[in-house]
Amino acid sequence: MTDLSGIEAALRAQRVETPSWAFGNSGTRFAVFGQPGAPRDPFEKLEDAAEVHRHTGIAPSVALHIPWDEVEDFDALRDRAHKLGLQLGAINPNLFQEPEYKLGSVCNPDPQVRRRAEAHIRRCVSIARQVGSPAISLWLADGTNYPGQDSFRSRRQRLVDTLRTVYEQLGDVELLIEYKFYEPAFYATDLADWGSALLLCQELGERARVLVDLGHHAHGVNIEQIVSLLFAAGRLGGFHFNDRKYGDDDLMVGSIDPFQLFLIYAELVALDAPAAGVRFTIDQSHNIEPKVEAMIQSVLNLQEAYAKALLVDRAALEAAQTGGDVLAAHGILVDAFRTDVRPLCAKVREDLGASTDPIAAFRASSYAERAAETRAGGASAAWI
Ligand code: LRH
Ligand code: MN
Repeated sequence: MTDLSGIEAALRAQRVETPSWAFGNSGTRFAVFGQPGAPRDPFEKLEDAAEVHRHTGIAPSVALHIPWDEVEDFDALRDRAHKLGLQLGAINPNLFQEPEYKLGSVCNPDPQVRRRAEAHIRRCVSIARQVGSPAISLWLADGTNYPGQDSFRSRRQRLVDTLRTVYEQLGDVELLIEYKFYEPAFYATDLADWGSALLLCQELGERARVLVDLGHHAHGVNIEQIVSLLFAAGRLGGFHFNDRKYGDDDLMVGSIDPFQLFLIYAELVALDAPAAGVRFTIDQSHNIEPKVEAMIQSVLNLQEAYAKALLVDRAALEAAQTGGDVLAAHGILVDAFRTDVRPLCAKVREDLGASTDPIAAFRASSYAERAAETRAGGASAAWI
């Protein structure tokens, strides 16, 4: 018997973190199409994040990226977030845009560059403490473009040595290590896959865990199996949710392969991962679509994936699995996936005081039009 009140309670407790950088202008190496009303500073990014939370009820924290979200007064930014009903989430040190990082940051052959990278991470740790953020979320673009360009062993040693000094100064802040199989490096990436990230976390210590970005795997890789493995090792720290058809496309989560997203959530529910302090963050770039509405739709896609996963008849599934009934087991999972959970999710949002139909409510609010008017002057925030 499905315990609907238990499922509703789990859905009311769902938490999704939005990325500040997805509200700013972004693009590809070919073009950045600026959008009217795009935020001009981190304070305006928080306003957009608050609008997403207002309509969905489950997105009360925002991840920051430094220096994209650099401000003179981080106390003021924290206080503004709190006034908007938000918390500041994971702090992402940007170690991939400064000219000196051409040959890498913490893996760079030049010790001076490594020290600069280390200093930036340490500064992000102090920002995290100041704004009450629980985690540093670290993605390294570090890698090489040609065979022979550098030594795998030396780069690995530099990576471990540099991050070990950082790890010792984390205090109670957690370290999330994000891997990616290629780009911008096109021959070897220093943190290319879950195994490489897991080994590093095990070398650093308990407070280092792995972050899984859905767009960072080669085609055909079974991400839900990686999730199960990392959780079993006690090192599943978080997610960067998005979707893709080809490379690291950073499209709206659940927009290309909603079944894969469901399978990841089905694994998370089976593992009871939401209760284990795993961070659920979106990481997308809305190159052509309206950014705030796209973020609202993305949070809804995550809510629906979680609701379908909670509806899986666990007892029947386990019985079919242990009984070797292949098609019954598969069928139980697919039944849940095929369930229309939109009315259930609408009720949960209503119970949370959010919108039953967030997209309609957002469009009716003319938030985007007002932002385009009020934010007419000044340069919009952008990645590149
Ligand atoms: C790298 C990445 C990383 C961020 C960046 C915005 O592809 O996923 O998480 O720092 O996107
Ligand atoms: Mn990411």
